[in-house]
Order: sequence, then C-alpha cells, then structure tokens
Amino acid sequence: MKKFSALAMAAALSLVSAAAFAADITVDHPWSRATPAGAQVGAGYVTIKNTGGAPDKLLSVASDVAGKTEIHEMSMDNGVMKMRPVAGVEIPAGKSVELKPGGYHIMFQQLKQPLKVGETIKGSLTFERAGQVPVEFKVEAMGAGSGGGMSGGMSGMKH
Ligand SMILES: [Cu+2]
Repeated sequence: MKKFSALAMAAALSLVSAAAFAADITVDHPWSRATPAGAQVGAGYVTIKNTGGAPDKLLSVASDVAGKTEIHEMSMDNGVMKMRPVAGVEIPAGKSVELKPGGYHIMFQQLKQPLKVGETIKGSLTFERAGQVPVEFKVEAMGAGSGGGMSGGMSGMKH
C-alpha cells in the first residue's frame, strides 16, 4: 500500500514537471514564404520565447510538407551569404530568440508541393527540456519579411 502511493506520487510529480517545462516555451508568429513552382526548398521562421528559469534548446523541427526539415544558420562569409545546418539553437532563460530571414531559420527540404500564400504548414518543434511543441507556419507572400536587398528570397543562396 505504501509502495503504491509512493509510485503514484512520483508519477503525478513527473506529470506536473513535464507540463511546467512545456509551458515555459511559447512560439510567436510562425511563418513561411510562398515558393515558386518546382522549388525544392522553403524556409520557416518563428519567435521562440522561454519564460522559464532554465535555458532550453531547440533540437529539431518536423513538418509534413517536406521530406527533411533542418535548422540552419545564415551568415556572411567574405560578402557571400551562406547557410549551414546547426545541431540546435539555445533559448536562454527568460529570453526570446527570433528565427528570421538572414539568421537562424528552419529549412524545409525535398518539398512535396509548392508553398502557397494563405496555407498553413503543420509541424512541431522539439526542445531539450520542453519536448515537442506543435507549431503552424502561415505561408506569406514571396517577398515577405525580406528587408531591402534580400528580395528574391533563397534563390541566390548556396547550401
Ligand atoms: Cu537554409
């Protein structure tokens, strides 16, 4: 009897702590850009906020529109915009990190169909502590969110 209640208590506690971790992460304005017909890749952007007292890390992203979804970082290398896959993105405690054009972004690869304005891409973000967080990226117009000289989107960038 005693053993049983201890187990039940442990189960209840683990449920509570798991819920607390997930609640520490909120996602804001998940969006993507429409892609031209035949495009193989698209990008996703989102602001991730960590309201908890401990740092967390975005480890992976999954979506149903792409054969493969990666996290990329974009940087300037001798005046050339380049991107590379990263193993994860740190989300410091009490801070928010914006995945946006020109920085960290989500890369939808092996697109199954073009991304159209107004559509929603269903997916999930997986965090080290918070676990899986569902997300819905809203597809915006092709030039959306590109500041100044970045119009034309991903076409000039090398993988
Ligand atoms: Cu990329």
